[in-house]
Amino acid sequence: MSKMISPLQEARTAYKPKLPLALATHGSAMKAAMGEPTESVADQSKIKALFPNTYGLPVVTFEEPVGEDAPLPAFKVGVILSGGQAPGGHNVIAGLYDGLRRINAASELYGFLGGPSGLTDNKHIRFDDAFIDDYRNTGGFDIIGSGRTKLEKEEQFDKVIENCKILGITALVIIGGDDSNTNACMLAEYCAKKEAGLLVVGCPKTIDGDLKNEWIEASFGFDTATKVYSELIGNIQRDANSAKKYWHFIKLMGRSASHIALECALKTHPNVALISEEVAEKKMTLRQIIENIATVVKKRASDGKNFGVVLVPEGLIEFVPEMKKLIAELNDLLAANSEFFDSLANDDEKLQFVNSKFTPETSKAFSSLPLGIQRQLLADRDPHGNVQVSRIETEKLLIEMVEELLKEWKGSGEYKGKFSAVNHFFGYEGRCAAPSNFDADYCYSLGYTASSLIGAGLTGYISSVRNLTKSANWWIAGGIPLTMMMNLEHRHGKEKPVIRKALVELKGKPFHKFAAHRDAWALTDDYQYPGPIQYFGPTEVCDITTDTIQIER
Ligand code: FBP
Repeated sequence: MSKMISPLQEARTAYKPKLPLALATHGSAMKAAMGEPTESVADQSKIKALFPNTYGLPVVTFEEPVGEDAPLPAFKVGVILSGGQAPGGHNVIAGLYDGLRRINAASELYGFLGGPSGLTDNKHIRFDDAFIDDYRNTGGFDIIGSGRTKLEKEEQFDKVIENCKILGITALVIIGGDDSNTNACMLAEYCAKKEAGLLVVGCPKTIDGDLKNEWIEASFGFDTATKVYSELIGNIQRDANSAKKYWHFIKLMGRSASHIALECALKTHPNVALISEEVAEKKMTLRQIIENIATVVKKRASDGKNFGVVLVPEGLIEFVPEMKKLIAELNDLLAANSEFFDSLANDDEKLQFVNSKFTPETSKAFSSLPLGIQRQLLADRDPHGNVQVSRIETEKLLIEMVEELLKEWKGSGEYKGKFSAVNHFFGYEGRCAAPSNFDADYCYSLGYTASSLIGAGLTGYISSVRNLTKSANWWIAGGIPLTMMMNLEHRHGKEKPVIRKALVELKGKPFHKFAAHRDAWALTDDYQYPGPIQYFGPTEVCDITTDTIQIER
């Protein structure tokens, strides 16, 4: 019995993603134009020493073929999805599959299951046409699943090489964020050093939008996820403006960088949007953040508006200096006393214990937090014993603290309004949405480009599709050497080569645009209602990119 799918999914199955002209017209092999040798973004000599076999590779651009291509042999290729879901992952795999088959119809694609651990444990499936067709233009990563196992140790690399040899696989595509592509870079170097006969190519994924630079204009999934969140924010704004009785505090996913919050703010014009990078830069205290929000609440109340919308980036807490210090102290304290801490009978004893150990400054910061949040900080820890910051309900924390302050102001007569708040967290609502046309096209092109990099025998590259504000015909497909994006950073007390994470640039144009308008948005109700993603209809509605990329480029 065939599986039931929704009418929209059925119609989307027939959608043919757009490709850059150079890819759409190629035969069996691509013409790869090689640029000049490259350097890493920083720490050049150290990165070069760490990656002697893959450092300095040229940027590659695929051009429209002239004349007939020479036939290429069939390839056996493996692919994994790594880290958090992002809309369009299935299309990367579909593009890779189609691209490999176009190179040679006998090529085979294997999907390793459950992320990087599927590679080391050799859990895989082999794709065929029917399998791929079921997933074209769909959201999610359920085609093969994903995982967060880090692929970074030599024993793991050896296992990967061994498992690929068993299957005859000579190239791997790793679809992931900055950490996964850092690991792809290390694996590519290791394979080159060992002459393992295994090419490694990365693909830029993450809804967080923080894997980008001059060459990688966007990570896939950001477009769709922010469109979904912006639709929901717009709907809530319309409700707030209709009922005129609630303040909505909306936390938006994005583990660290605030690109999602910024993009949604640009799309919807909320009354307040916090940007973590600005909080860190200005060394704002939690009290200052609360005062800023409460001031907007007060001003609107004096205009008779006891409603509004506040956007809160998920990573905020870690960017507030006193909270960052608190979390670091708490992590150290719990790591050093984990057994004793776990043996304590109840929350009160645990709170007493940590309070007795904190430095006076941290103790003050901790006790200023609502009790519920204090408990959360002690309860949610990851397998390494660290506080799970992303699980802290920052939106509730802000509501409680704003409420307290408004009570104070009411007492002193400086505030006369009503404050009734509702909290929301948007993350999972958008991470697996059916990809927008942009993400469907972009992802398919990224996968197709990855197949071309493999066809050209290249390793240590990330698939790159540029010129994204133009129509897909004019997108530029190619490969960027992974080493080019590396620098050294301190991680767990050691200097490590990693791909530089892109935080929101306070000097960048998207933040400037937001900063220029936010005071007006705070008081007027300039709410924008982007509405749901449109898959069919006029191109100016269906194919629009993010505000971020339009403003940046
Ligand atoms: P990636 O960086 O792996 O793409 O993950 C992004 C993300 O969606 C973050 O926005 C969020 O903080 C995190 O994953 C949540 O992951 P999980 O559901 O595994 O806790």
